[in-house]
Amino acid sequence: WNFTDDSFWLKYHDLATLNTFTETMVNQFPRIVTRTSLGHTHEGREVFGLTIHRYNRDPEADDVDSDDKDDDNELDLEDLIEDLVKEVRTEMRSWWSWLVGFSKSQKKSPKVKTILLHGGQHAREWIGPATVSYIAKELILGYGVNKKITQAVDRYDFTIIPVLNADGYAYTWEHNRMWRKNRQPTSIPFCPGIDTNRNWGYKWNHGGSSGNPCNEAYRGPEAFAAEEPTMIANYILRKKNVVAYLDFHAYSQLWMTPFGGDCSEIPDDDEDIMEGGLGAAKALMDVHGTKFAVGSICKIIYQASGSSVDWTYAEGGVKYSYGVELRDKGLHGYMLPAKEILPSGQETLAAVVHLANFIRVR
Ligand code: ING
Ligand code: ZN
Repeated sequence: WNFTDDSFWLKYHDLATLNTFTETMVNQFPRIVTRTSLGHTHEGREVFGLTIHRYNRDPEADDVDSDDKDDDNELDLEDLIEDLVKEVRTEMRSWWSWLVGFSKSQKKSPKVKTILLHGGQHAREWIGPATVSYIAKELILGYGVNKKITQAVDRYDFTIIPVLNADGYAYTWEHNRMWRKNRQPTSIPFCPGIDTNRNWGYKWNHGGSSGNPCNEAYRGPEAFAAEEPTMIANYILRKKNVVAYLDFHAYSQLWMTPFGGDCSEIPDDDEDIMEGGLGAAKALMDVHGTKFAVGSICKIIYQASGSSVDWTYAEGGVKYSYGVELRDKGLHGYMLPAKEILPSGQETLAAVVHLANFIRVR
């Protein structure tokens, strides 16, 4: 496969091929791409992501603790300068403003923040992995070429995980195309699988999920009983720099905001989150005319507790948390024809790039 050519996105690909895609992008573009391993699924599959970052930067090198010391040094320097200036007094007043300006200009640029995207929480929603892998490819190849993409990548690291529920995705290729959940055993031997998007830990089991292991929306025996939500939550808590989170599903064409679990709960940042979502939906429509509705999960689709975005927003500290239902509106549903992958990738890329540049100026 030529992973730098659009033709790769003219069909859907199995897990092995998508893993080869991430590996190949790292090898071909080592200055701007690193491969991120999120952890392992119940059946032992490794979950891979790509981190796309500006030239010659190691995104692992600036984990949070490292620059606290620099902040202290800056403060000490400022104290020192202040004492000095006090001694020299009035005639030095004009120098003071110059020194402050100089000291500010010497400060290191702020730590790069991360925008996190994934598809494949639900196995049968194949357009998710296809769309986010296309977005990854476009960000990599567009960097230094396309102005808006370059702006976005210069300002943010993009961590993109094509397939989160790797066991379920493999199962849809090998056994049952309509499988949704992961594949871990439950209390009922002939009903395996937790719905990973009902198993996150914020207001888990507050309605819109099932306690029946045979149900498609089985919430699991306890919050974070499944590896897939746990590995994303741990990644967010470890990095401490994730500012936007996008969880791609199918289908219905919705750009959804928190909350889904408690229908009377409204995010403190609701106006900003809505503004980002509306802008993303507008940017998306400008590409092929595809319409996405914007609103909270509860209002726009149905109640669903224990979902990803409720946790990432409320517990993960990720202000711009969205659940996205990609094409279509039900004509083909989960069996979306492969010829729609490219247009879906193109329009969703525009939405993501818009969002990145929107939150940049906030
Ligand atoms: N829809 C999602 C589901 O889990 C969703 C809707 C997405 C809810 C993100 C909450 C957060 O039911 C599908 N089709 O899976
Ligand atoms: Zn889904």
